[in-house]
Formats: sequence, structure tokens, C-alpha cells
Amino acid sequence: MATASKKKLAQWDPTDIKAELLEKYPPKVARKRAKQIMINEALQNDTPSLTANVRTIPGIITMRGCTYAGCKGVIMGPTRDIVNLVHGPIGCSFYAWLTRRNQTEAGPDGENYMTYCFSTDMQEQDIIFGGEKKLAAAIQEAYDLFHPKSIAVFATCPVGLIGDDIHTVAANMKAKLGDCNVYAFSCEGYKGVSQSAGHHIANNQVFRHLVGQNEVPKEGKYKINLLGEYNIGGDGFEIDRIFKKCGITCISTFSGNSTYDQFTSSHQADLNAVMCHRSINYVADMMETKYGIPWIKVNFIGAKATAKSLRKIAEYFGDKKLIDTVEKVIAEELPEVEAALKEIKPRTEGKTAMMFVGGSRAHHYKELFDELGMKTISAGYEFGHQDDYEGRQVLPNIKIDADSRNIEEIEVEADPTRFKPRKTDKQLKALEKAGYRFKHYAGLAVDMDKNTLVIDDLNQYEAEKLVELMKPDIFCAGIKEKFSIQKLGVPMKQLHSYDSGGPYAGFKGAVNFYHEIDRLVNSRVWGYMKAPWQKNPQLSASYNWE
Ligand code: CFM
Repeated sequence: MATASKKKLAQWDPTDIKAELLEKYPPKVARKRAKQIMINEALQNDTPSLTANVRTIPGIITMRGCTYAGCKGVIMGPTRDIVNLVHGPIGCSFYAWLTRRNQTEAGPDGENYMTYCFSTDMQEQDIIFGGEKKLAAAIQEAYDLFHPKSIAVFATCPVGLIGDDIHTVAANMKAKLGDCNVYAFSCEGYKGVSQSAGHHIANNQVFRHLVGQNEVPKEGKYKINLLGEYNIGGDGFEIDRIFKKCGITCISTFSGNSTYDQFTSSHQADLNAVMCHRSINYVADMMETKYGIPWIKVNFIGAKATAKSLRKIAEYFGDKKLIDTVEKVIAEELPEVEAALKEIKPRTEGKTAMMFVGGSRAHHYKELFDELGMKTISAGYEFGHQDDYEGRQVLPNIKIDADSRNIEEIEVEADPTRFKPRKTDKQLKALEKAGYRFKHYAGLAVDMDKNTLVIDDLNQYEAEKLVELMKPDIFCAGIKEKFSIQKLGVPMKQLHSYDSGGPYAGFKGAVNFYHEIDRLVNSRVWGYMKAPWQKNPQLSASYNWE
């Protein structure tokens, strides 16, 4: 098996592949796309060498989503006891309703609005005469029905076009209701070049209206927040299980299975562990500036990555008891992982994978494929920024364009009474000296092999072309890509929805993933994609009048 894959790798040259991908485009389009296709050098340069977070060229079938999706669906969607009310035509709500597989568990209070679909159901007359009254009435109706602690309002494209002032409506309703925190997000679908802009808009408002609102002290010795974990397919439940076993208190998760209380208490944590850098780094930075909570990058996708992240958290607290418990937990969990690998790895070793997912999973899931001995030959994000590819050291050199400038940057200062450094300068220096890096993400490219292809905002045409040219053993992306890739005879794994599988995080998740990939790459069904008559036509016919 391994030799067969090696042979396949030797067949292509990345420069040729890049040229072939661009060949069909008109010259202007080819020039633009060329900047988003990088032949990897696995360097950590200061200057970005890949262009990202720019507009998709009209006419190209992108894999991306919209700004509303990033705000309402991604960041706020997974929280369970906030009523998420969409101001807009019903389609925007309907297509965002229960489609992201972010799981919830109601907990003792029983509050869970996940299964509901709240919308103002805007009609033509609202577009003409304005929808503010309708929005106020909908907030009142939701309040009367459920008495939630909080109602969040999301703007869809027409709201921005007609200029409804959703923030004033929200503020007025908050004052009127008294015991319900109401706020709004100007996350119209067109606001940015992708869902990434929606993350930023969501982060700003969460920070403004939620973080720091609850001063009731949270118990726990090692208090952290897990930022950028959305509990897709139950990933968050597996991570929670491991944290509990280790004695780590997770004050809040942004935002898998989260509650209003978690968001509002999150400033009490002593460390922010950032899982998905793309979607939540803004909150991590703002919390550090305002409250003094340091942040580190973690990854719980992959058994080794999970062990590494747990050790990193333990090292931060520096407490012998925690360090020992973490080691004990790792020692308890790893045998199951190793047993699974012993059985599966001989069947997956040397096979090849491609991943084009969102803004962080292409990197995170590479860890799992590494564990299986599989080589990631091409990867990229739909909407990652240059720092997600090449590391945060490129940040000062990223050119800010008009589209990014369009998204608000909020000014944050140290809180006069609540800012509290979690570590002394001396402690921080000692950690850094021992190789500990705060506020840092190294990006995808440095973990990709030399001469692999790192591609931003891959599209339908290029995806099919890549598969045709490089023939990976598995391709990972989303539902829009699923069937066109499978028709080419290559198994396709959805890494957004997990094809209804999961969890894949943590130790148990890793074992799940190994089994799933084994089944996919070793199934013989992909060899039967062509019907026998397509391979060797046996009959030819003519009409009787011919
Ligand atoms: Fe972060 Fe996500 Fe992702 Fe993302 Fe997403 Fe998602 Fe994703 Mo789909 S927050 S960037 S906007 S890890 S919904 S849980 S799978 S594209 S790679």
C-alpha cells in the first residue's frame, strides 16, 4: 500500500499542478487566483506569501458562506438559553435552523431554545415601510412565551439595505423588559467577504453585552475558558469529560452548549484556551486587555494534540497536583488509542488526504491524519486569514483592505477595577523561557510538508481538478463538495457536519475518527464508480428507421 501511494506522489510536481489549476481561467482571474495558491515551503516568514480573506471573484463557485452565517450560525448558534431571533425573510432562518450539528444538553434548568426557529418573517410590506415595529413585537412575543435571560437579534441583508435601526429597537426593548438582556448584531450577509466577518461582529457584541456582566464568583481551582469550540457532533462533551477528569474547571465554552451565565462569568477564568483561532481570537485579545487573562492556542483534535494541550494547560498553572493528574489521565486514556492505531494504521499508512475546511479544521484534522500515517498533500481554508496560514508573526504586515476596514474594531482598555494580571512578569518570563508561547498561533503552513499545495478559498472547479490530478485517497470538505467528489470515485468526509458522525475530539473522538477513515479509504466501493457498460460497451444499437 505504502509503495503504491509513494508512486502516486512522485507523479506530480506542485508547479505543474498549480499551472493546470490556473490554465482554464482568463488571464486576470488566473493572476488573482495564483496569489491564493501557495507551493509550501514550511517556513515561518514575517511577510505573508499567500493572499487570503479577499473577495471571491464573481462567477466562481466558492465553498464559502456569508457574514450572517458566521455570526448567527457559528458564534451565537450553539448557545442554548439565549433566544436567537433573526430579523429578516424566513429563508435566512430556515436554512440556518439545526443545520450545524452543534449539540446541546439542557442541564438542570431545562432551558434550551436550540430546536426553535425564531424569525420576524419579513414580508414585502416590511421592506417598503420598515420592519422595526415588527421586530419590537417579535422580541415581546419571545419574551412573553419563554421569559429568557437574553434575546439576541440578527440582521439579514434586507435589514441593512432598508436601514432598520435594530440596535435602538434592542436597547428600547431591554429597558422596557427590565430583566432580559437584549442586543443586536449588524451581521448582514453582505457585510464581509465571508463568514469570517460575522465572527468578528459577533465577538465584538458578545464582549460588549455579555462578558463581565456576572460577578457571582465561580468555584474551581484551575479555571479556564475554552474559546472556539462549538460542540459539533458532541466534540465539546468529550473535551468536558477530559477536563472534569483532570480537575480543570471550564467556566465557559465559546460557544458549544454554552449558557448566558457562562458568557457573563467568563472574565473570572485565569486562562483562555483557544481552539479555533480564526473565529474567536478577537475575544481572547479583548479579554486579555480588559481583564488580564492570558491566552494560549490549544487543539483537542488528535490524541497527541489533546495530550499536548492538557500538558500545556497544566504547565501554565504550574501546580504539581494538576500536572500529576493530567499525566495520570493521559496514561489512562492512551492505551485505547494505541490499541486502535495498532489495528488500523497498517491499513491507512502512506495513504493521502486533502482538506479544505472553514478556518481552522484543515490544520486541526491534519493531526489525526498524521496519527494514521496519512499524508496531507493539499489543504486550505475557505476563509482563513493570512495569520491562520502562516502564523501570527505576519499580522503586522497584513495589508488591511476596504472590506476588512468595514468591520468594526472596538477600543478596549484595562478595566479600572477588574483588571488583574494572572501571573507576575517573572512567572511569565520563566514560562516563556521554558518554551511556552502566549498569544501565538503558528498557522497551517509550517505543519504542511514542503512542496504540498496550500490553497485559499478553493472552488468547485479547482476541487475537481485537484482530485483528478492528484488522486487523493480521501477528500475532506463540506456538503456542497460531497457528491461531486464522490462521483470522481474518491471518498469524501465532511469535516463540518461530520456526516452525522463524531465526536472526533479528545481521546475517544480520535478512536472514532480512525475507524471512520479506515472504513472510507479501504472500502472497495470506490472502484465500482464506473458501470460495466461505461468501461466496455458491449452493445451498440441503431433506430429501425436508420
Ligand atoms: Fe472555527 Fe468552526 Fe472552523 Fe468556523 Fe465554520 Fe464549523 Fe468550520 Mo463549518 S468556527 S473556523 S465558521 S472550527 S461551521 S465549527 S466546521 S466552517 S473549520
